[in-house]
Amino acid sequence: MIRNTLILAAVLAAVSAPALAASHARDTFIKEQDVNGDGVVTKEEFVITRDQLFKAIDADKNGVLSKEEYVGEFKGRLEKRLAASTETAEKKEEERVRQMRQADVRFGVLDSDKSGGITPAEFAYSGWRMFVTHDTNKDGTVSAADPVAADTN
Ligand SMILES: [Ca+2]
Ligand SMILES: [Ca+2]
Ligand SMILES: [Ca+2]
Repeated sequence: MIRNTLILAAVLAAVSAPALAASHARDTFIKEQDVNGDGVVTKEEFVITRDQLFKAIDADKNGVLSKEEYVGEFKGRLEKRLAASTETAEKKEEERVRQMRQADVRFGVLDSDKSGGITPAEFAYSGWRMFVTHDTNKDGTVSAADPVAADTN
């Protein structure tokens, strides 16, 4: 039974990986930002959760996210995910290297004025772009009613 489920999952992943990944990204977005649990993320909810996330990453509470804080918070979540994964140690190490490199690149993108730290304004701006990307029907909220764009991930 477990074996069959695994095979089915592998087949599904192979057949429709791009579409699944995209709708997964949207659904994760909704799950993480939907404060009142009605399945719809409003701009107000997004601002609240984005603010909470900023404060959670800002370990020394100086109002700016340093590279250590940003990458460190990401690494914490990544390690938890890897610990729960059933991949081989070799695959996990590959994934770790790849993900950490991406986190490094993301920090550089978020720190748009290259000051070495992410300000609340820079963080809010990147969040806003994410919101707009997911709000594909442009009604000002993100929900399951938003068709998943083929090129998002
Ligand atoms: Ca909501
Ligand atoms: Ca800080
Ligand atoms: Ca929408």
